[in-house]
Amino acid sequence: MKNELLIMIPTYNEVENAPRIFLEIVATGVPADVLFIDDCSPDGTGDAVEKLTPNHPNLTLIRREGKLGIGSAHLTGIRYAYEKGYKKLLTMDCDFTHNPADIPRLIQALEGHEIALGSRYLKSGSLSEWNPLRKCITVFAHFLTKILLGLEEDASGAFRIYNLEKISIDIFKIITARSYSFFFESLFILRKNGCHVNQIPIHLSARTYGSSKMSISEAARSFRFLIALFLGNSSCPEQFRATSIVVKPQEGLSDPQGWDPYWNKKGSASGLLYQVIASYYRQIVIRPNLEYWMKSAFPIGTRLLHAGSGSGQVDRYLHNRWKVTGLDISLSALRQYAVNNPQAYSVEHGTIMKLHFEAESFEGIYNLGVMEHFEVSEIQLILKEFYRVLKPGGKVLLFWPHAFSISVAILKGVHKVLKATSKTFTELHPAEITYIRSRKQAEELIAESGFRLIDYSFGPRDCWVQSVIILEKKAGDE
Ligand SMILES: Nc1nc2c(ncn2[C@@H]2O[C@H](COP(=O)(O)OP(=O)(O)O)[C@@H](O)[C@H]2O)c(=O)[nH]1
Ligand SMILES: [Mg+2]
Repeated sequence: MKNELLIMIPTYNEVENAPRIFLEIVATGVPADVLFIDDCSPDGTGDAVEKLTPNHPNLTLIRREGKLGIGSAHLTGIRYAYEKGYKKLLTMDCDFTHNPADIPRLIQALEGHEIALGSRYLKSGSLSEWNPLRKCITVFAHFLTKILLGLEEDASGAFRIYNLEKISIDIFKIITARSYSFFFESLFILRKNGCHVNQIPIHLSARTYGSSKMSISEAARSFRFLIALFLGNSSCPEQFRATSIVVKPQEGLSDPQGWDPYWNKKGSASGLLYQVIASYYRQIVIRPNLEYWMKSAFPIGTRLLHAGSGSGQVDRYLHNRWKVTGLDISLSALRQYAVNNPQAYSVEHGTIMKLHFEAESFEGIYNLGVMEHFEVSEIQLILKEFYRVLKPGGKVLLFWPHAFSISVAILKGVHKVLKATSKTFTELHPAEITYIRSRKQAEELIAESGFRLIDYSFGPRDCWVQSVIILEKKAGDE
């Protein structure tokens, strides 16, 4: 039998609780299918659930190969619910902290909303059975999610119901947390994408059997995740908006410079600070400057290639003027690009050393802070590829860090200090190999490519950070 509602319960060492909670759910009389997601619990929870399945066609068990985290279990449940076409998904813990008797009330609360959840903060005494440390952590977490993420609701609880018909699966794809941070990250992202949340007061009993899997180190990890989310939101709030753009991975691309790990990087405090500063610099200095040069180089409405687009924070406002294709070697960067640029013409996985576009596909090509990461011989290959895919008369606009740039000097200093003070230091970004030193050097670099240098500038407009170079492919063949 298949119901419209799926109830999903993640389990890890819940052998005493799992069969009981299932039978209590059945006893509520709510028409629902029930899914347990067990992470190979050593206590045999999976087997205990499996024993019930012959007599209960509405019961399903997914066994995963190991403890992959509570957030990851919820995401698996969410994906499963969409795949099987359920209209609603209810999630709860297995340890009877969430009372099956509250299920009908929660379902009712979903009416007219995208999500409804059980809150411990609507009535006093909801946590009366909990130990003081656990109470403190929970209340503090609520305080932080409220002030840092603006979430008024109980953001760290699992007793929730989602109206899947009203929520696009693309929204869930933005979630990155695999552990307890899943709860506040998911609620934050759902809210960002316009979902309405209803709450019902619930009383949380202490655990009946077994022990909690939440540890102090888990709490510390969630705290770090929360700070990263807050900083990410203050520097680039658009990254949490859903997009329907699909990025198709290209097989066999190698990434020797390590761009994917760079874009995937989370957690290290210095890395995070660098990304926040870089993000503000991009918004305040680069974006207006880029628009100025783009207007001078590319006719409105033409097709452009952003060759080495990264997360495309500066591209957001370009799409109503040009048809921009974002291209990068890193899939992680491209996923962010797609989220930051839902109006992009297309988003493509590929290398700039061998472009997968036909000859004369674009009127313009641009990039920022890309060319300096390559050796001179590689740069010449890249320029050849640019030349090939550009239409005659097309232009290339490059923002290329200058050897005497202020930011290069500052970053070198920061690298030195970090290297000297931190044992676990990792480079903030892949190595910069080839800076621009002068117009003459730029002329020499492009000499073989067939391009003509039509503009070169290094000055106050960009706070002496990058040199701006414009190349042109001659109209009409020579
Ligand atoms: N599948 C799966 N379930 C988990 C994992 N960690 C915790 N759970 C389950 O998630 C629910 C909540 O976990 P619990 O330890 O009670 O966390 P607490 O309520 O925050 O103390 C329970 O049903 C656990 O069995 C995990 O890594 N994988
Ligand atoms: Mg619990």
